[in-house]
Amino acid sequence: MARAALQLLTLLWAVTRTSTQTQSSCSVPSAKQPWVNGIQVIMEDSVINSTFPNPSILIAMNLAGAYNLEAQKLLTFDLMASDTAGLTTGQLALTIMALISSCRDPGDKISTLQTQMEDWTPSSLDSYASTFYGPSLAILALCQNHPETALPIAARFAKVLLASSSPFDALSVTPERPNKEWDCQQTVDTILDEIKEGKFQNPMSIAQILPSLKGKTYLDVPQVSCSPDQEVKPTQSDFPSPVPTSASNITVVYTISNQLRGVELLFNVTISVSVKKGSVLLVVLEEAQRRNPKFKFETTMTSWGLQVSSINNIAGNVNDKTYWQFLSGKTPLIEGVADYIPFNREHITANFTQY
Ligand code: B12
Ligand SMILES: *[C@@H]1O[C@H](CO)[C@@H](O)[C@H](O)[C@H]1NC(C)=O
Ligand SMILES: *[C@@H]1O[C@H](CO)[C@@H](O)[C@H](O)[C@H]1NC(C)=O
Ligand SMILES: *[C@@H]1O[C@H](CO)[C@@H](O)[C@H](O)[C@H]1NC(C)=O
Ligand SMILES: *[C@@H]1O[C@H](CO)[C@@H](O)[C@H](O)[C@H]1NC(C)=O
Repeated sequence: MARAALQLLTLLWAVTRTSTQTQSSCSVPSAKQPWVNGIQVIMEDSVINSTFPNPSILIAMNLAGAYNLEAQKLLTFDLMASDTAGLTTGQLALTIMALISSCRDPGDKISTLQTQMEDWTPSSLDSYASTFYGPSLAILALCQNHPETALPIAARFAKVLLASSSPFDALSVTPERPNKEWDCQQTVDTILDEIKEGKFQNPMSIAQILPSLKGKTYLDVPQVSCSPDQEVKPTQSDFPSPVPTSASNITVVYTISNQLRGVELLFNVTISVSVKKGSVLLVVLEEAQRRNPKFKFETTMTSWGLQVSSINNIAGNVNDKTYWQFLSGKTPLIEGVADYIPFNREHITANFTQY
């Protein structure tokens, strides 16, 4: 999953950059700013009805300058009150950065995280790059709060990264050396085009892209100034109205396949289901489950929305590094089941595999 490695490296790259560095060499043209405001509003409005207090959203909101002060207060309050016991290292780190970005004292959450990182060891040396994603967020949070105590922890983490056989070098942004110079403005223009096409609807994807569009990174978290409350109304551009979905149905071929577990549980079953055109993949899964109990599935709520945790009673597991991967033909999907919209006659496979 080169893409995952890329995500991690982008994060590490952000850590190694200094915030005093000159502003990024590219920016959003002012005429296109309303599009950026538009996705910020979608992200902020998602807070009110959400059952999942998402720290990444609060960080993005505070870095960008929040519009919806009610959402900002609610999320800050929920995260202050949240119990750290069930959180992973990465989630705890994000919660700390979110509280700092709201000018709140994270209290003993920092020492809890520090202890976790002092005890941290990678599950194996040839670890898949993304298993470093959470711990690298922890290093970032600790460095922002107590640089002196964080230093030995960060040094040990860096040594593990360098010793690991993962095909990446901690100071590069991409796993492979690019053959030409990175064009920042071209990247921004592509993102703006995708925003106009309505591709940024998932609040978490907005939370990850928004800071950079406002010229900010997570390194700016300690510098956020919490000015007195004054609601600012954003200027927005309307999204192109969604293509009117005719009442017609499409057919999606759906295969579930497990070639990993004990013999009696191996299966490769295919079903063809009919769903309304424009439905997300989740509707295909529900329809398949309704028609055949073998397609029974379970989901878990995460910061990105619903993740498929189990199919036909086979569940992904962090220790075994197993998960249900979704593919279109042979290509892995780049969105989750609650966002991806299948096309007519598409062949979707859920394949139980390892990362
Ligand atoms: C690690 C990782 C995974 C691991 C998570 C397991 C683990 N224990 O580490 C595995 C390999 C299982 C995974 C699976 C998938 N992932 Co993934 N994943 C990541 C990654 C690199 C880091 C997440 C993380 O650790 N965050 C930090 C912690 C602190 O936050 P967290 O909220 O607790 O993290 C959890 C969620 O992110 C969740 N999760 C991970 N991926 C996905 C994807 C979806 C759709 C959902 C709902 C949840 C989810 O697992 C994390 C650990 O529990 C992100 C990159 C990124 N930019 O966020 C991509 C990312 C979130 N994944 C992505 C995708 C597309 C998927 C898959 C749909 C891929 C596929 N073709 O099957 C599947 C999910 C399928 C399903 N069963 O529903 C995309 C989502 C893009 C989008 N716009 O929706 C991202 C952004 C990568 C990318 N740029 O393409 N992923
Ligand atoms: C939140 O949910 C209520 C009730 O279901 C609904 O009326 C409202 O429009 C929702 N708000 C947003 C921002 O989605
Ligand atoms: C599973 O079934 C699908 C659809 O019939 C087929 O394309 C695929 O090759 C099969 N995979 C395995 C591992 O048997
Ligand atoms: C169209 O799809 C819906 C599910 O979205 C399903 O309930 C219905 O039976 C389908 N109609 C036909 C004619 O297949
Ligand atoms: C499905 O997963 C198995 C086990 O990891 C793997 O061998 C196979 O190549 C995967 N199939 C696809 C289509 O990715």
